[in-house]
Amino acid sequence: MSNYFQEEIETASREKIVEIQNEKIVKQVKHVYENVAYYRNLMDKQGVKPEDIKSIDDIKKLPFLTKADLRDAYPYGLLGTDLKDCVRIQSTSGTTGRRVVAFYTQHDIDLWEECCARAIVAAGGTNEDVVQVCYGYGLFTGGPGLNGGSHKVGSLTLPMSSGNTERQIQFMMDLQSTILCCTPSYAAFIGESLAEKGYKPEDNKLKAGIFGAEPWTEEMRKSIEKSLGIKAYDIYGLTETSGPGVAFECEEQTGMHINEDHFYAEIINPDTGEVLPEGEKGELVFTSLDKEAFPLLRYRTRDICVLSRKKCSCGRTHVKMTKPMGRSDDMMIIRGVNVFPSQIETVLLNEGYAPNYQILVDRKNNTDTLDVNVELLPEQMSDKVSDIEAMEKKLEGAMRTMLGIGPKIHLVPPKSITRSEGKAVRVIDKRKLV
Ligand code: DLL
Repeated sequence: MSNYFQEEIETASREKIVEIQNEKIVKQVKHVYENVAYYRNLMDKQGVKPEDIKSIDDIKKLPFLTKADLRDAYPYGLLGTDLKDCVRIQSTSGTTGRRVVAFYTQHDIDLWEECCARAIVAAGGTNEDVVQVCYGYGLFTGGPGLNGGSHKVGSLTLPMSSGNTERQIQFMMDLQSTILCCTPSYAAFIGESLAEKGYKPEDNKLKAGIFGAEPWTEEMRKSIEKSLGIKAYDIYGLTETSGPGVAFECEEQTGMHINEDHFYAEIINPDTGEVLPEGEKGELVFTSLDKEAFPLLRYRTRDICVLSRKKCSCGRTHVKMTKPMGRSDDMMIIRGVNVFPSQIETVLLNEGYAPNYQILVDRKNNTDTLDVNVELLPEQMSDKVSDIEAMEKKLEGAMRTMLGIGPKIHLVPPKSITRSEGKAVRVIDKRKLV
């Protein structure tokens, strides 16, 4: 059985990949310059012409594009084709400001679905699998992307969308789903719900899960793998670049291969814009190499990660990115200390708690406050106030060691924190509301 969806390109030599990138970038820049007035202006301001881009190395000459540009250009300002050639839009969940609306030609959809198909095959998927897709369908890219990928692999696709956990479980059991696709927080909830119904991990037929769209830690991976009896694979992507499948994990589970024949990745210093060498941590920047309707050159994702070209045992040659370690705009600065939600999650899981928590940040008397509500597991419950207080103190100590500042921990009863069916809302920062 082949372990690849498109073996030739997924295992191509470095030289071959660079050759493809060199060829594609010249065309993509020309396409953007000729069709996207917004970006043409940015290039003109920087004094760069399409002729200056002769190979992928010349990409450094191009200006960056940011989320603010996407908002300015909303809705049609970055369109690279006639509207009559577009067949679909997708959009972000955008909680603040204008949503991002991405456009697709049929070529763009095919390319995107192939990327998702590569991810499914890397997780062991074949045409004999039953793929339960419980990412949201509709404007969100998760459902449509994995759905399309699953079709391309030829798997039986269950277009469940998110929510209605009772029905998810019924279909999972009755139709014997083998691959589960959803956010990691929803996967954890499904695992919890299965256990409550008395199912053991070996009672389901699942073998793998393809989880992404939000940050999750290695500890959370272990916990989901245990509760569902599966191997859990990470998948990454963003609406702007098409959706899930920009990068995906293979069996080695040590980072996600970026589909480099379609997306060129750079890591930059988020403060200076300087391109950093392989292995250094910084902001991920993507350039689409062959998109028609919504091509993006040097788009700043705000996701912080590290790239690695270390040889992978799976045989794929495409560069790997680490799990995003947070977003440059998700990082909380609390009393001057940088805190990422993922650090808090790591401590909780290491200390034996479930990944059900909420982080509350506020400012009282001109001082930042950090409170974390953490749900107890039923077996951790105690009638004795002193027991609970001792557990809170211990957790506060472990947090202080990890974060450098001590949050106030509040242990709350099981099931008291609202479960998420899509992306979990982990942080409530009231300071931003003032
Ligand atoms: O979340 C696309 C997606 C759907 C990816 C399903 C994976 C699975 P957006 O809603 O535009 O698109 O959000 C994109 O989500 O910039 C990251 O900050 C975050 N993100 C996506 N995947 C991961 C991941 C989809 N595997 C934003 N780990 C990105 C951590 C992720 N963060």
